[in-house]
Amino acid sequence: MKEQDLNVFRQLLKCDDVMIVVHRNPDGDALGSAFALLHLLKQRGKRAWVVSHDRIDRNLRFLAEGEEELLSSSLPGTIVSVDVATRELFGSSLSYYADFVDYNIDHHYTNPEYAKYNIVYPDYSSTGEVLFGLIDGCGIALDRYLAEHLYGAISFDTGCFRYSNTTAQTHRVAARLLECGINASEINRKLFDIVSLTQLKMENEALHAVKQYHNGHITLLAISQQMLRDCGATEEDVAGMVSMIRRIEGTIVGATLKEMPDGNVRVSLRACDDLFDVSAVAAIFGGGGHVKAAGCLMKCSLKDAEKNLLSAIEAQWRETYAPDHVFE
Ligand SMILES: [Mn+2]
Repeated sequence: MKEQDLNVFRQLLKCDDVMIVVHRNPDGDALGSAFALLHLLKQRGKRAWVVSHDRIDRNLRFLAEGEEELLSSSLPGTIVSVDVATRELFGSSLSYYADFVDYNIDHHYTNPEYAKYNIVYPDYSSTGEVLFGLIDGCGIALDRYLAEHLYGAISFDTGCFRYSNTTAQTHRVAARLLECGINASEINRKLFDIVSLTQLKMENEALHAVKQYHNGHITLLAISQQMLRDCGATEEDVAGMVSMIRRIEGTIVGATLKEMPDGNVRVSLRACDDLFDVSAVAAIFGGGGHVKAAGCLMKCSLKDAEKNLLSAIEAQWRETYAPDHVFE
């Protein structure tokens, strides 16, 4: 951690009326990090609150003090974004604030550093790991609440320490958090294991819709509103489906396309190879993310989205691999 960033963080902890913003469809990293920061500010007697454009997924609510919705209640004196790669990810209901961000704490390498103060560490697994670095670097003692939320954040973004963003440092940080006496297995069970029966039924339904291209190296799954209705499922029930896609043998690039109630299509992209950059594909459609995990919103029909996404992946494919490339 750069000394300059530690000073910026110390300065942040002195602010009052702090609104902490997470990205659209907040994930475990965003929520764990946001609530850890909230806790630090409250400990210091500051007024602070977390806001989210979208509802909080059931399995992540334990990182958000059980809340289902995080709405803005009053005017902020200071605005902090946490795990928010771009301004657009504030979501329409919070977009007004996106031009006035004071502190931006993140780990996405595509982050254009849109705030007055930017603490962005692209080599870190998660915003949770960045926040740990700041807390530890400032000599702030960890308590159980902080440890649970930071652990949840880091575990979520590393897929329970399985993804390639997991480094030796990530494990060292996790070890420090475990030493605080947290129940890591319970946190991981909530994050990764527990699913509703509807969710399992939806997965079963979705498997029939999986399409493979390019000798099975490109795997796409388009989920329509009709499919959700047929299973009695909601958006929430298909949240983890992209990780299911990447498990299919042969998949190098996996994507899920979810038709939203408003007709737009939300796309999640994953790469299972060190060379293919899915964030470049997401960027074509105004999205962003990481080399191996990215997303975008496509404003067209599900059918067109599938066609256009496949073309974009194929173009990126030709740019990435030589014709005789051999996959491990
Ligand atoms: Mn993250």
